[in-house]
Amino acid sequence: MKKVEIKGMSCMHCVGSVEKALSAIEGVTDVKVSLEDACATYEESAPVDEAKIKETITKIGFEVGEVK
Ligand code: 9UX
Repeated sequence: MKKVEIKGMSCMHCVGSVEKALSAIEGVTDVKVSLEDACATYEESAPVDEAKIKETITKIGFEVGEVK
């Protein structure tokens, strides 16, 4: 499981936007976004570039912390 910190989400619509955007990345599956924990978790069915994850989240207006 991969985990990425996301700053700036303040409602469930934000959560939905992040889930949708991350799920659209090839190789990313099982996306779960937590508003309370300010993070997203996902699985990789194929290797995914961390830069792509960060770029996708930034593009829709949130700030990205560490990818673990
Ligand atoms: Mo609504 Mo969530 O404009 O940040 S989508 S608060």
